[in-house]
Formats: sequence, C-alpha cells, structure tokens
Amino acid sequence: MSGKIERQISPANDIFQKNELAAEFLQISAIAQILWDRGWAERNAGNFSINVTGLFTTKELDCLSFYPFFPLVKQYPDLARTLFLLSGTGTRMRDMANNPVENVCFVYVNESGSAYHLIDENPGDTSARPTSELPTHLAIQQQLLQKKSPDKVVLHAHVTELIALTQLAQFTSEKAVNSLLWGMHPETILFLPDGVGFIPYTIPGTESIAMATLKGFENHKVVLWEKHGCMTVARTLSEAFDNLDILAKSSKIYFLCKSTGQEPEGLNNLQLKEIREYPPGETPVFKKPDFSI
Ligand code: 2HA
Ligand code: ZN
Repeated sequence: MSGKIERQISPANDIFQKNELAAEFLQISAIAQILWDRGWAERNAGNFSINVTGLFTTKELDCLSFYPFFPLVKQYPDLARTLFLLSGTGTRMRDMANNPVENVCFVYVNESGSAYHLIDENPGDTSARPTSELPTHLAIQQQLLQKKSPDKVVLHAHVTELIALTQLAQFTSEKAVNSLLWGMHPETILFLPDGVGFIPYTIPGTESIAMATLKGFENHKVVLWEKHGCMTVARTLSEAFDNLDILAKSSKIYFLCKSTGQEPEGLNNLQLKEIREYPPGETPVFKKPDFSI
C-alpha cells in the first residue's frame, strides 16, 4: 500500500473514536444486552444497520472511498455516499454488548451505489464483514431515504413471542395478526397504529425476502417474518427495540390468557377506535363513566 493511501485511510481508527459515535456505541451495547437477555438473539441471531452519514463531514466521507470495496448484487443509487454502521456477520449480541466496536463494521456506499467500501478497525483475519441480511438492510435504508423518513435504524431480531404467533395458522395473515396484537393491549394501537406487515416464510438473506420486506415497510414500522422473526425501523436503536417490545407484550398476554384454557376477550372495535382518535402526542383523556343510571 502506498504511503499516500495509507495516510488517507488512516482515519479508520479516528472514525471508530469519533465523539459523535460514542453515544451510538453506548446504545448498541445497551440494546444488544437486552436482546440477548430476552432470548431474542440466540447464537448469532439478530442484526442491525444505522445510517450514520450525518455524523461525518464530506471530507471525512471522501477518505472512506480508499477502503477495499465489494460489489453489490443490486445497485442502490439513492444510497450513494452514505455510511452505515452494521452488525458484523456471525457476531453474537452478547459479545456486541461487551464490545460493540469489535463486532460492528462500517459500510460506505460508493458514488454509483453499486459497491461498498468496508471500513474495519481490525483489517485482516478478524475483520467484521457486514450481516448476512445486508441486501435487506440496504433496500430498507434506501426506501427510508426515498421517503425522507427520520428513521435511521433497521433492526432484526428473533422475538420468540412473535415467532410463536406466526406458527399458528390462524395468525398467518396481516389482518388476523394485527387484529390480535392490537386487541391484547391499548399501547399497541397507540404506538403502532399502522400495525405490522406479514411476510410468509422465505429463506433469510435472499433478494426475495428483501423485496417482500420492502413492500411490508411501505405501510408499517414492523414486518413479521413468518416462523423466523421480525424487522423494524425507527429513529434510534432504542426506539426500534420499543417497537418489538410492545408487540412481544401483546403476544405474551395472548399466550398467558390461553394458558388458563380460556380465550382472551380482546379490546373491542369501539375501544380501538377511541384510542385511534386521540390526537397524536396527546395524553389520552378517558371519558368519565356515566353512573347516572
Ligand atoms: O443475523 O438472524 O436472519 C442472523 C440472522 C439472519
Ligand atoms: Zn434472523
């Protein structure tokens, strides 16, 4: 490697040390720990991407195009010159919690969106390569940019309670699964009024799951992958976790009720309608019960 290029790429360590990223790494560590503790990230399950382009100057981004590059199977023109922090393939969330820096990598998409530069703190044998779900992450991240969405994070996890739900034939449709999830707890429709998308079982890591997921995210913040897990988009990793947590709660309530041998009642349509009609961001004011009769 020529001395000139070495000098130009030496910011690798600076990138990992950048002050603005410290808060990201802290959040990654905290959320990875929770995902592990919940059992939503067995072995190397789960992955995430965070668009961190806004934390870097144009000059800093320019230096990244000297890193080794890898062609992409598909072109993502709207991701040109964007920088992502991604979980590394094969990494474990429990290790991520202890040492996020070692378990993530930076991916900088080139000028045409046809390849990415891999920025790794430890180039060589121990290099972290991006998650196997890279095509899905890039497709969703591109869609978020196209929609001018404030969401910067995409998170995939194996939320046990939701996977169990998709094992039950009666919930393998968008309508049925949303009706159940909304009915089990008022917070679900309050925070996820668009409900979840439902993707019938597809092999993970493929272009076809990426395309189906993309369609699901046209109208939802969370997409369920039948018998596998789910994916969510949010402004921060913490908020992404919240989306999954809320749904897991609803699902758990369903299974708890069923474990008594009874069917849960669920919130009725009027109750759901009332919650929907609260102006966004305002504390719901419940109508006083009428005791006059
Ligand atoms: O990151 O969960 O779907 C590993 C997976 C793939
Ligand atoms: Zn998975």
